[in-house]
Amino acid sequence: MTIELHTWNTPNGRKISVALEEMGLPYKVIPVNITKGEQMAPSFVAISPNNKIPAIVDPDGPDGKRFSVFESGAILLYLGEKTGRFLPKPLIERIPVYEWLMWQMGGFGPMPGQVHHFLQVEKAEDRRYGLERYMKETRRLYGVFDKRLGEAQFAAGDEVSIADFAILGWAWRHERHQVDLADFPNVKRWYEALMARPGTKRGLEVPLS
Ligand SMILES: N[C@@H](CCC(=O)N[C@@H](CS)C(=O)NCC(=O)O)C(=O)O
Repeated sequence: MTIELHTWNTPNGRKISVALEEMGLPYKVIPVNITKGEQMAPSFVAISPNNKIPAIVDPDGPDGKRFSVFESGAILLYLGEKTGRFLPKPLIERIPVYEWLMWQMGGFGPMPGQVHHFLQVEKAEDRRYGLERYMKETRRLYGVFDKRLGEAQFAAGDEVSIADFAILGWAWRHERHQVDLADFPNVKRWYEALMARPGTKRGLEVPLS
């Protein structure tokens, strides 16, 4: 049955379209125009109480019942559980997926997101401190991931996982937060490997707005 993807064309939104495409799940996009405040509509808040995209509604959820999920990390875990794909069962392989997914959710998203914000601030004196702080932290995070990818092919090991889809959503916007991937050769190699995957490509290209 077709999953509803309530979303918009943003890094957090793209994580889920990539995962759905990679998993081969049928879905339809329901755009939520966050530039027009549609994320505040009561019908959307009913499935996403923090009034942020993305959210999904699965008509065939647990026990065959309609089920909604908000927060991109929770959605990725749900889809991984549902399909048994990109989320290994053995704990020894699963924990690294949790680790790198949480790393993304807690840092490699909020930090470049602040860079995107401060880049838009008009007055140089208001922009300077925030931009310097969040750019530095964003580059530090790229360095952490680069080191990780020096020892593993993908975020959680030698197989692609939902953690890669989460991280890719933000790495996909590296130009916007002014990071040159040439400075992080392992991240560049990983990025190019993912971008060459047909499912990932479709997930990044499907219209979300
Ligand atoms: N932690 C949330 C963050 C979601 C998020 O920040 N969504 C943004 C777009 S990328 C949004 O909906 N912004 C609208 C708003 O803040 O009103 C997740 O990963 O799902």
